[in-house]
Amino acid sequence: ALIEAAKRAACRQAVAENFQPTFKYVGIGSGSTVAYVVEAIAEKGKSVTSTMKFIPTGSGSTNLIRDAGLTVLQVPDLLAEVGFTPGASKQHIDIYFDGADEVDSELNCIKGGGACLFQEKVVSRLSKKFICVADSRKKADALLTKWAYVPVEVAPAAAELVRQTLVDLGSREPVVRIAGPTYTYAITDNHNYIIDAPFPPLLLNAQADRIDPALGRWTPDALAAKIRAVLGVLEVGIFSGMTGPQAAAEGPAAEGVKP
Ligand code: DER
Repeated sequence: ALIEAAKRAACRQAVAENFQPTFKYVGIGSGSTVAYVVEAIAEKGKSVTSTMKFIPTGSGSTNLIRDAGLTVLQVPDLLAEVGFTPGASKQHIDIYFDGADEVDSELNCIKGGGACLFQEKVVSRLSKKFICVADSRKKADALLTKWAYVPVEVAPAAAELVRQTLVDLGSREPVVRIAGPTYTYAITDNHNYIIDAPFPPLLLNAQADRIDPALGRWTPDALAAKIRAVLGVLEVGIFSGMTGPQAAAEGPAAEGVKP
């Protein structure tokens, strides 16, 4: 109950400090923490929210938005609505709220515990700012010190090939995620599998000079790039700090709310 109260308080603070009534598009992530963000936004009432559209990151997020009486707008419909100008910024979403499984001191995140990492990455890419709300259990000096594995979304036909290649990259015992209660492979909103790949604790991006693949020592950016290049991988549950040069490529400047 203490953790739930902390999650709720952090979400209410995140909304109080970052949510503006002038927003047009608001990204909403997946999981139990971000539910308190939606609760806090819905409390502002229809006079504020009726002119806004909320961009989900999967079926759970869509239901969360809809159940709160807020307007859902899927990414394809957002892109149709705003129009396309070659070379123009695609960061149409004013702000994106989401949780994480683990956050390091550079605000790099492990995400994907809820199997929504692909659409979460898409919405993050389309957002001006990403507010990650995470309670103290998620706070770590470096990634994979509290959370054990990197979630990876893969094409079912290539799952075993990817699993073996992740072992070659230094992952101990990567497994294809099973979904209860049917005990079959979990299927994502994009009809793919998730492989949970344990790796030794990661470095920080600032420690790129200490990368040592032989010892399985990677920075978040380097490991994400390595895994993303594996044939059969759709996306990787490592969200880099998104500050500095890759901000343009990776999306918004991440601003974590104090865990
Ligand atoms: O899958 C994700 O990345 C989610 O944000 C998620 O794992 C966080 O879930 P929680 O808010 O229920 O801890």
